Formats: sequence, structure tokens, C-alpha cells
Amino acid sequence: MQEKTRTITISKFKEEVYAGLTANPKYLSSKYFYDTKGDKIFQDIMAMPEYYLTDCEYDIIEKNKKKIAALFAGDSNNFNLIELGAGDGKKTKILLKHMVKSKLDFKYLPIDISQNALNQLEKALQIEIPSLKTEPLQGTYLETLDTINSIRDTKKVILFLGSNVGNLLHPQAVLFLQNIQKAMKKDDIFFVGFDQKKNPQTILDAYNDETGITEAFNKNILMRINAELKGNFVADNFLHWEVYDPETGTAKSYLVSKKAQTVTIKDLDLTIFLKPWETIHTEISQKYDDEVVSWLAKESGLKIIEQFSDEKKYYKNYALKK
Ligand code: AVI
Repeated sequence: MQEKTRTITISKFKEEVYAGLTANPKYLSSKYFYDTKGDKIFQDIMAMPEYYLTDCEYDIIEKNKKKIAALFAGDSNNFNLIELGAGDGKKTKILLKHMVKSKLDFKYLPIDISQNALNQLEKALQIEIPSLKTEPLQGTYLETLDTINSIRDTKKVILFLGSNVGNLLHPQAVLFLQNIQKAMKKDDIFFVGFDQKKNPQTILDAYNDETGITEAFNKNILMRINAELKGNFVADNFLHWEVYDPETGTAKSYLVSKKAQTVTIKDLDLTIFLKPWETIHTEISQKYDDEVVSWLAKESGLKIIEQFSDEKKYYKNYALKK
């Protein structure tokens, strides 16, 4: 990562951690789950049988790769496939392999907040699909929207897999989708995954596995504050707690303080006190249905042109246009 980007990222991290831990009730942003360790834990989450999202989306892409590739290419000879939050690219690789084999003329631009994830993905792609043209970009989605916006003369297909929109509250999701819409031209496509409402127990199990992987993921934000901002959080002093509201479709993760405790974060010049059972809200994972997705699309100036689902209707991918 360039020094300037690193400095901005660290000061933003400091600012947001300070704001969240001095607020009432306390919160921390789930975007900070993802450092080298967090990336690795998230990979473990995606491999968990309870975390159905990855398998469902993998199945959708595998079963529909021909249709999806044809939809992406349309009648253009050349396009950019931009992926927001590319991660390890496991699902995208199915499409990339199929599209390279079908001799489609396109360039792949993976974007991720984690430079570590991008480095690993680039290495893997060089080995697995050597003829693929790749141009990785490090940054948050918002930071990189300018870059996406500047690609004006080549058709764009923007991928946003993994129900990542679900980590945003509806108003933020609308703002985000509006920005995507502004960066799109008439023929461009936005291909996005939305996890669907289902049996609440299935959702709770996905975010509260018995092996404690999700717990470690949630607590990694505390470990990050310890490592990067000289904090002294003790992971065992917190419970990982998940709730799901079937009415709103919102799953929420918390860290709950098991006792009265004091935590000092030297680099923030901050000491906080947590009461017994006080919460730190860390993540939302929104679940959707067609009605809500249509509403989000409409609010953002987008139209659903196609949708794909797995057999159980647990998960859907939607193709949207301006
Ligand atoms: C990345 N994001 C869509 C995941 C989710 O399902 O909200 C992150 C996650 N949090 C706990 N498990 C997975």
C-alpha cells in the first residue's frame, strides 16, 4: 500500500474507532474486521457449512455461467469487468475461466480494501488463468468509485458479490447504489448478490457457529485496535452475540462486555469504561426479498433486468441497468 493511502487509512480508522467507542450506545464499523488475520477468518467463515451464502452464490454462478457471460458481453466486443470487494475471487474465477475460454475480450479490475487479499488474488490468477488481463486497485468502494467513474469509453460490468450490500443500512445502501448508478452508462451492467429472508434459525446459525469462527471474526476488530492503536482489550471479556429480526430482515452482531471493565487505547489517548453487559454493535447483515431489492433499485435509478436464484431460494443475484 502506498504511504499516503496508508496514512489516510490509519487516521480514518483512529477517527472512527474514537467516535464509536465514545458514543452511547457504542459501535465499531465492520469494515475494520478485514486485516490479514480478518481476511483469513473470513475465508474460514465462507468454508463453514452454516454460512450458506457462499455455496448458494457459487452454485448460481456455476449453473448460469453461460447465461451470465452472454449477458455481460451483450453485443460489445470489449468491456471492463470491475469487481468491488473481490476478496479471494473464488466465485468470480468460475466466470473468469468461462469468459476467457469463450474468448471474450475483457479486462478484470478487482477492487478490495485489503492489499493482502489483492496480492493473493493476483498471484492465484497468474497461475490459474495466465492469459487474463488484470488490473487490481486497493481502496474502499467509495474511494475507488472515482476511478470507476473515469472509465467512460469502455463498457463496464460492475460485480458486487457476497451480499456485501447487506453490511450497509438501507439509507447508506441507497447512497452507495446511487453512486454506482452515476458511474454507469446506458449499456453498463451492475451484477449484485442479495441474501434473501429465510427461516430465522438458518440465518442465526450462519452468524453464530458453534466452532467460534464468527466469534473470532467479530473479536478481531478488538485485536486490531490492540495491535494498531495500542489498545488493551481482552477478547475473553466479551461475548459474541447475534440477533435477527425477521420483520426487518436485519441480522446484527454485538460484542457484549461480560463484566465492568476499563480499556485504554494509547494512540487515541482514550480510556473507556464498559458496564457489565454493555454492548458494542459491530455489524449488520441485511436480508432481502424482491420487494426490498426493487425498492432499492428504484431509489437508486436502476432497473432489474434479470435475476438468478439457487434451488432453495436462499440467495439471489440480480443484473441491473440504468
Ligand atoms: C462480507 N459480509 C457480506 C459478511 C456477511 O454475511 O455479512 C460478513 C460476515 N460477518 C459474519 N459472517 C460473515
